[in-house]
Amino acid sequence: MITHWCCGGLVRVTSTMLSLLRHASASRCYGGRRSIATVISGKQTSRLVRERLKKDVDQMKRSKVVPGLLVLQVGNREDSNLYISSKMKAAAEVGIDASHVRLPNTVTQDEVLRAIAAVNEDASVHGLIVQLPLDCVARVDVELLTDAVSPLKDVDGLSCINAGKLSRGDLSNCFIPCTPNGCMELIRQTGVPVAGKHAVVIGRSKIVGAPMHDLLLWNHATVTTCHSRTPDIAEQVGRADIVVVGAGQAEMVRGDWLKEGCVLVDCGINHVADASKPGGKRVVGDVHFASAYQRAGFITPVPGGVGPMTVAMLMQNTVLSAQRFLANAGRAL
Ligand code: NAP
Ligand code: LUD
Repeated sequence: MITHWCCGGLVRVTSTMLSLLRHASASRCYGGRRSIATVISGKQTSRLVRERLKKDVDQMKRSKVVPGLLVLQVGNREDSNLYISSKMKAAAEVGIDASHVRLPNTVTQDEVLRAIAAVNEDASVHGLIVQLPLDCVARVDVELLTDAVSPLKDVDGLSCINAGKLSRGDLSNCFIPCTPNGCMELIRQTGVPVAGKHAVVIGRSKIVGAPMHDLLLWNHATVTTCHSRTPDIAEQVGRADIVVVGAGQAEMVRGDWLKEGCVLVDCGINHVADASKPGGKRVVGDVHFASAYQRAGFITPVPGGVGPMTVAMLMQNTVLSAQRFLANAGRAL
């Protein structure tokens, strides 16, 4: 879903309006420079995804299968609580049977592993995620935990099996991590084809940057991945038709880095001090929105961009997992 940023607000735009808007943007060019970007709303796109999934779930319920999701949390981080409550709300909306299990921060690694093993065995759960980062006193090997999740239920796509399949381009046979999957969905919304484009990803984490690289690559872009040791990030970004940023650095990417008209997707969630806000802080992305908006062709906002899509893609993976279980059960009969 595309929205236009205007007078400080997001305005819903239909596809016919979009072509008019593109024309309007072009007609406002000064000296060959576009004056404004089109804002891609994750809030609205995620709503469409949830509506589609609700229909799929209603269909599955006729076969007496209800998709089941379990979110395992260790400790009590405030940001995780917020993200998990969005996941629970989306699941209820779609018709997924979701549960949230919170283990105390005094838990040991073995206890978490046992909890994961029990969920792996529970046939009513089709998707299991361990919300990260963990908040616990004991030293815990996070990789060991994410790899303990059955690859068949790993709807976060963080296990080595799923990550390996994605890195080799076996996209239809794995779970794609939710944030990069959501970014691809937002890029699709622009109508800009990925194949043949030059894409730059900033960040190489297991949850955002590395799978984003793989996904763009296997959608046939030529991909450059930048990280904290890349000496010339602004130059790399300046060559990109598509830029995806997941660095965790508030407003790092500036408008003057960008190639005119590029697609810019901002995964960053950073809290910065703002005395004018009730909590004394506000959320910003990894992109300096005001300057990037003047130069990009398409841009995602923060909040309301990638975040809601992460939640929607978790719902999508859970429904996909339940569908795969149903198909396999049919084969076993
Ligand atoms: P992370 O694990 O800390 O990874 C950050 C990555 O960015 C690393 O690869 C790091 O490089 C690189 N980096 C850090 N500073 C950099 C700099 N100055 N220049 C270039 N690269 C730099 O973080 P993450 O989990 O990927 O998350 C990244 C951001 O996305 C955070 O703001 C997070 O809150 C947000 N996030 C949002 C969603 C969502 O749904 N919207 C989901 C997940 C994460 P090295 O590898 O060299 O250290
Ligand atoms: N761990 C995630 N840790 C953190 N933002 C999320 C997220 C919703 N295992 C595992 O859910 O996929 C994960 N799997 N993550 N994240 C971040 C990451 C995880 C981030 C943002 C949002 C989930 C979200 O809904 C809203 C928005 O951007 O509009 C609100 C943002 C705000 O803080 O106001």
